[in-house]
Amino acid sequence: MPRHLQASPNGEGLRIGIVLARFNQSVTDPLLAGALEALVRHGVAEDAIDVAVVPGSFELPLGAQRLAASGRYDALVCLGAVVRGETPHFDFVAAEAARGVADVARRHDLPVAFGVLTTDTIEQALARAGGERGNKGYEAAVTALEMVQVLRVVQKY
Ligand code: INI
Repeated sequence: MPRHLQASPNGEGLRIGIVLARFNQSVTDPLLAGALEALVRHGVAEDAIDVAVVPGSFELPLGAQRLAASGRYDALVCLGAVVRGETPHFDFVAAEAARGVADVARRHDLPVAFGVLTTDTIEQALARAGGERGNKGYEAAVTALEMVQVLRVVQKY
């Protein structure tokens, strides 16, 4: 019988750092609200959550790296909204945010969830930040908790 190493997203006793991009704040504020709701609903104490605010999604990796290096957190959640404009800036910001966040997770061996929306329009982003397409911030926070727990299960074997 194959052994399934899996876990549910229990947040009890965990310390969580959130890195929040301010750019497109009308989207990132509801992403933050969703992430906080998910963390508290899954048992994370409010005073065990810190939120570091950075200017834009491009700055998320460095913000996450500093929080990771502090050793204070069991997992991080990065939140941002990159909306395609008229310039290629979108591609650079979105690609660096994704690559940088993944780099931090592997370098620090720490779950770092990628709650960054990449959409063509602000309407599409809002739909995924508490609108009719759910809340990516909520999902990212649950992902971070599940990763903490599944890595603990893996560690035991
Ligand atoms: N930052 C975002 O988070 N979303 C965007 O859509 C965006 N656009 O489109 O420009 C954006 N740019 C700012 C960027 O993240 C940096 O803050 C800036 O380049 C300074 O380093």
